[in-house]
Amino acid sequence: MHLRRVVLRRLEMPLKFRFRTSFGETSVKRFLLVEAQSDDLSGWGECVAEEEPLYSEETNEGARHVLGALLIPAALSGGSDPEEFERRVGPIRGNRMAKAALETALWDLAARRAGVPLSAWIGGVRDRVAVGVSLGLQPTTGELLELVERHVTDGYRRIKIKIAPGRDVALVSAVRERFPAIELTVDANAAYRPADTDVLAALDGFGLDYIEQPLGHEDLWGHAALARRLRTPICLDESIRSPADAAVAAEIGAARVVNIKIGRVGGLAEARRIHDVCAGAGIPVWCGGMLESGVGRAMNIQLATLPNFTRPGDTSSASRYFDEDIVDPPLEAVRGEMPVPGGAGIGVEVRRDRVQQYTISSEEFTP
Ligand code: OSB
Ligand code: MG
Repeated sequence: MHLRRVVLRRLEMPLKFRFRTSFGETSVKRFLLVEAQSDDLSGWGECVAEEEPLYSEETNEGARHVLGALLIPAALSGGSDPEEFERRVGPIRGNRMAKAALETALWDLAARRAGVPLSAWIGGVRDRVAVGVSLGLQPTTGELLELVERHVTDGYRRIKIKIAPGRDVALVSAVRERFPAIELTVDANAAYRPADTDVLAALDGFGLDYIEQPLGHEDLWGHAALARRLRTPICLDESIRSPADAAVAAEIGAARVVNIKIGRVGGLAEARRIHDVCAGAGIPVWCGGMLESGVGRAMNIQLATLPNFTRPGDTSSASRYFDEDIVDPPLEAVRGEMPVPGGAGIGVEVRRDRVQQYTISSEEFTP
């Protein structure tokens, strides 16, 4: 199918809360939105890069450059087939979030043209996906406990709290004491070193489902060594960027659970391959989040219908993050389950009025 035009927009949407992790803080969601147009249809993709290269090496400005100078021209000259696009841009190293933004837009376009939801296209097996929440570092333990309470009451299936050196054992202990039976996990976003093993081992007593990405993103070997010292399973996020990473992590015992994010791994096809590698190794996966708008969120939900997504993901209700989202119908969980929207492609319609309202600037590309 011929691509007629690609529109690359920069959007800013105010978040309803300050999201604080071990690496930074954000209160405004700034992101690139890709619209890939064929004759009569548009496919949409969201770029999950952030302003600064703290979670990954990519940034919004860098992704904008790579999309505009390399990826969008490749799609405009080579056609709109997402698998062909992936092959064509294969020689371009890294820049996975930039690639995923356009690749997912092409998947959305292709599935809309075929009139099927992406879940059906990729082999999804469920019509709703279990979801939890990811709660940022709070100013006080009291505020964290209140937040946990609210989300447990809302029915979320798993509570994940962010930790950082100095804000770990006491925090987890307080949450566990107050909520003895909830499915609880922690995410360190790579903030610890192998020398911190004793602190991480002290988390073993709290019945956590897993500890997410305790060590540096390059340190698969360190995670394998740490895993031998802990009873609590390790889940990897930042460290898993490819099927090869997943295969090594499985082989050396660096992860017993994997968080899959489409942007972090370079696209929907790559996310599915990692899902398959993990399934083959007996490693359950779940779908992570990057505070996405409805476009990225809807795509995450489609991905999470694959069979090995057996742990609750981070794709919680859009209304937690934004006063108004850019898609219809709204993506809202019911008792900890997110219904898979039934429309074609990502399953939701993009509201152009809202997109326009949040757009800071836009660029158009034609063949
Ligand atoms: O580590 O999972 C992470 C957000 C930005 C960067 C990294 C992470 C996160 C989250 C938020 O945890 C998940 C969400 O609610 O979208
Ligand atoms: Mg994480």
